[in-house]
Amino acid sequence: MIYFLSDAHLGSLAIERGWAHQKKVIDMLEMMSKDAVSIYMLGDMFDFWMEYFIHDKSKRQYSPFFKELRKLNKQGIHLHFFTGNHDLWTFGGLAQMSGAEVHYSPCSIQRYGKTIYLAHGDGILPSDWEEYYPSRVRKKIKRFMRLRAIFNSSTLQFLFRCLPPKIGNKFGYSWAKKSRLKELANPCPFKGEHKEELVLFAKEQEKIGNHRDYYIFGHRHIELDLQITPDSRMMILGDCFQQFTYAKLDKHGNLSMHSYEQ
Ligand SMILES: [Mn+2]
Repeated sequence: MIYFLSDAHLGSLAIERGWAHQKKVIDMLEMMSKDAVSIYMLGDMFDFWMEYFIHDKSKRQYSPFFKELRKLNKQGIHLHFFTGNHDLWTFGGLAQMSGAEVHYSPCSIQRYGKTIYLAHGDGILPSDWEEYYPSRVRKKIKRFMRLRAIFNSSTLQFLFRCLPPKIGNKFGYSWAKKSRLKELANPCPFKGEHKEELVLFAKEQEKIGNHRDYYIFGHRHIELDLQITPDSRMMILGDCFQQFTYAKLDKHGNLSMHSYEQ
């Protein structure tokens, strides 16, 4: 079995009972470990993750999570960690602490006879988005892309890494909290097949001949299972702080979506 999950947003200051949350994510991984060959974490597993040049004691709060990952790794389960837009600032630490392979960009994999496109989902757009969307939406996308460029700037990353962790974290966790509270107050449900960026992207890929059997994304915190062409399907994984949803691919190549109940 291959499992996919995303968006736990561990450590979020907007999520009450952080320990219980982390415990539930660990229990979910433990459940998967019974028959997992690989586990793909598709981004934003942390609400804010930054690796500083100075030792960051606050990372200790995630010890139980890392302990679980190392245990699964020892059992021979392949762990994959995609960076999201909240936890892209890893420079080797995460891989070392978890034993997971870290992916900084989308990738396509072949498993059980299926081709699968995997990505967190932020910054993924159809190529004609500038003509396609009305100006109000275009502005919003542009604002997000500017922020994304700032997050990805190696100069700014270097400078941020020089900060004392206490100061950097204060800034980072409160930015992340704000974005979480904003979303909770004003959730953005599925926009529909003709507006949802990730759907438009996947459809375009199929149209231009980059065929994949499945597309799996995180990022949007919505649960979506959609047939985009007769032989291609996409999923958006939901999240692991409210819905605790995940997907699994069995050895016959069947993909299904589930919700974790304790
Ligand atoms: Mn995200």
